[in-house]
Amino acid sequence: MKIQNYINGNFENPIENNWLDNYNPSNGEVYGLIPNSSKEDVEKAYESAKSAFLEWSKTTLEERSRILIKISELLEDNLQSFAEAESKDNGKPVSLAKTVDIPRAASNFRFFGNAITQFASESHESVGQNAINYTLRQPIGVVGCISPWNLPLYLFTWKIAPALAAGNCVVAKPSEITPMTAYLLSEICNKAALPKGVLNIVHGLGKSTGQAIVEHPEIKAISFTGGTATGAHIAKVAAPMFKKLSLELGGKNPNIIFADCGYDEMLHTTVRSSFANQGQICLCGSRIFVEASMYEKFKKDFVQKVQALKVGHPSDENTNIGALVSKSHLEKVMDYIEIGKNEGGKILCGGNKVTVKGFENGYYLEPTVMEIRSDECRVNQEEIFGPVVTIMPFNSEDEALQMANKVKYGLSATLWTNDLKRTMRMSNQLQAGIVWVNTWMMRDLRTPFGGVKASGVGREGGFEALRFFTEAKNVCIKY
Ligand code: TXE
Repeated sequence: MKIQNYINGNFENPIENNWLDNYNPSNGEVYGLIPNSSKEDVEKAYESAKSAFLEWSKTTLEERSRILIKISELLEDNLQSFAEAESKDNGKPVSLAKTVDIPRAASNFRFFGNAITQFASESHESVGQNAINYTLRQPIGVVGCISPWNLPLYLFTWKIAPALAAGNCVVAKPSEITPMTAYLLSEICNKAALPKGVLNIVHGLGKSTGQAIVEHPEIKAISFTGGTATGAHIAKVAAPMFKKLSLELGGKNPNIIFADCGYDEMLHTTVRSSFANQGQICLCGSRIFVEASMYEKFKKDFVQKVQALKVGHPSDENTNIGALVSKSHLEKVMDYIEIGKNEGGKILCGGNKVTVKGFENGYYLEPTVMEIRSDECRVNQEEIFGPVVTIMPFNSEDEALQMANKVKYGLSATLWTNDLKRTMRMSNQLQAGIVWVNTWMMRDLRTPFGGVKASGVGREGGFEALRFFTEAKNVCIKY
């Protein structure tokens, strides 16, 4: 299976004819090739986007909306094949791709297809000065979207849909580790009659293809989701060109559990917030802090539930935990388990690779719970991004807050309590872009999404995304 670039509505081989292997994490085998695109491929994609811009930026909002909603419907019609492709590329259970990833990708197009028709400009009357101001929201031009491997189509479309809705043309690069659904999406874009050149997808490595997008002087905005180190690098490259940047980076999110919470729901959701998608979600609550009075009970019940999770082949309907995305990522996560042990961590369950019968070379790992008494050790400070959580007791609200905030990241935080005043106090003080109380990863697409500190810059979601993908121009008329 050969994936091709999508440029000006056509499927093309990379100009230099260089290719990369594409692995299936569930069995460790190469099952396809993807373009290892060069700067010239990115240039070609840019030229195609530039040519399409004049017309696309002038299409009516209703027309843009109609096409985006058509893409959404076609994604829904192809749910099963997209879910299977996502799972084969990423290792996640097909059931998860079918209920989360692909429906959400469809929602992204539907949501922004609708949102653009409601995205109103502002006006301000300068009373006493005989003047009126109005603010135009103009598309930027050609924008770059770069996405990661953990939620491939979900995050790819989270960027592309608002960028297109706002009237931009796009040069996009999915992760080289999980390119398949972006490729399938390009076929759907043609079926939905998205005009040629409006969306261009170039596949390839971050350090070459991705870098060429960021370095391109005429690509004026970059929306990026990925690792914090990559985000910092992109910011450095983009700064001299004054590019607009939206960076959604890593997380090391606290899950703070008070004894007055709704216990059963907390327990059920905490298993999910720890291990959904093999723990490879930037929002996973990887540091679990539990009020000391119920720590031992929680520990026993949580470990019991985690041990009941089934690690297995992604297409098995009973599988809770599929394969990790790559061999090198599996090794990285295993290294962290060793680091944690050396730092005094005690493995309460998991910690080992799993061999799945018939798929012995797949990248499987047991869900791992580590008890550790220091919030400052590396496993409590660095993003592991796998099925590994730490648990620790706390004695007071202040102590919990201090530990929660004492990391370089600040993406999300989860709080379990039925005390309203505590909820308000802590939500105000948690250093995070998103706080969930008595739930996790409940997303209303109208709400802002993004992090503080090393978790990134800017917000996406709802009108925030449409603001990012437009330039505001104020016009002041004296009358
Ligand atoms: O991400 P990268 P990696 C975290 C997680 C993970 C770590 C590294 O901790 O272990 O990051 O993962 C492209 N110019 N997250 O190495 O490299 C790359 O091709 C332009 C958190 O896979 O950041 C891919 O498309 N682009 C995260 C995308 O950036 C570049 C999700 C992300 O890859 C580039 C994923 C460059 N110089 C990993 N270098 C989250 N926030 O959800 C790479 N890329």
